[in-house]
Amino acid sequence: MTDDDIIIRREGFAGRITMNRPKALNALTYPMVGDIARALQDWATDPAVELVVLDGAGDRALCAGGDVLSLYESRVDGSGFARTFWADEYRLNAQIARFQKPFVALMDGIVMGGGIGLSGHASHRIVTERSMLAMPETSIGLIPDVGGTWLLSHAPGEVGTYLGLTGARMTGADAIYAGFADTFVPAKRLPELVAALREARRSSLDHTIALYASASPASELHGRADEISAAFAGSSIEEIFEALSHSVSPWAVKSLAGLKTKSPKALKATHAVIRHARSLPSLEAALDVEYRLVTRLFEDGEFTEGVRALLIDKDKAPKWNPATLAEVSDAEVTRLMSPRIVGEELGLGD
Ligand code: QUE
Repeated sequence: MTDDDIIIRREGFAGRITMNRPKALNALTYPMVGDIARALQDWATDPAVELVVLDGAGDRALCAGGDVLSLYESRVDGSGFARTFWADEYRLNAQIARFQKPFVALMDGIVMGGGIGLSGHASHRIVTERSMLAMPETSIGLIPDVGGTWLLSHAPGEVGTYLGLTGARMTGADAIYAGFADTFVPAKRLPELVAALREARRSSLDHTIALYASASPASELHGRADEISAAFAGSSIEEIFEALSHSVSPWAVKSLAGLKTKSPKALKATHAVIRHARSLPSLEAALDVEYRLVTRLFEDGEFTEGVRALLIDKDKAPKWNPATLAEVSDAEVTRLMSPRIVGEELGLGD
């Protein structure tokens, strides 16, 4: 199936999915979610398909995120569309994680938010020197979703807490270190790799990928991991702010300045949910908790205010509600994370 926004076809033994909205950095729209889900369902039982390859049109992005503009525009109609979008997107994230054939994600260029959801749970995750990964949701009044809390909670030390709160960018090497990717392949070798994947069988896939792989460059994130983990070990956002404020390192100064621009409510929720995800049994259980949080942050108006300020009006001056950390109580964080009424739960982990 092909429409303009996504190209889905079989080439050789490979089921191929190409995100095709290059002017929008291949942001994931709601129809694309359904297209990918149906293709995977078909390919799961199609004996002609050995493996799946996901990539993005153009050389700038695999996928810069979910189509948050459509979510923003839906605000006047209530939360129905937003809930449906997120529910089906998270079901797709779990479907990719559980897919029974190899799923090769080419994480070349920008991979943020919803793009991480399509690639970060894949069986074979390839990055390049052009890869730029991030979970930037606290900038738009959300928590890291699409299974991001699961990935972040399993990163080394407090590196995931740092990445999720600040939305800091990862290089390809950083992504391998943090557990968001597996293999480094130079971008110029991707066309040859894709050609080889068309002819690859499941049994020879790892060998095929290794033919095109290079040693990963050094990870700056890895080099800073001890400093990061010390600063982000705090049991509250206030403690983390305090720790960063006592450091004069340029990294700490920049991190603190960035955190001060984020939604206080999203920061406290993100801190709680990443810590909580460490004790969860599965990606699916993490997606269930993320769903409670994002739908409530949508209903509270925090998400729409963030999108307005960053992506619609571009004044970069969101009026967060509440405006200060002190006004976000522990009880409020508990409310945001607590189960919804029956029928409003995602229920993937049940
Ligand atoms: C934080 C985010 C997102 C963002 C910017 C942020 C996000 C997202 C997009 C995005 C990018 C390109 C598009 C688009 C949306 O930007 O999640 O429609 O074409 O999807 O600071 O979380």
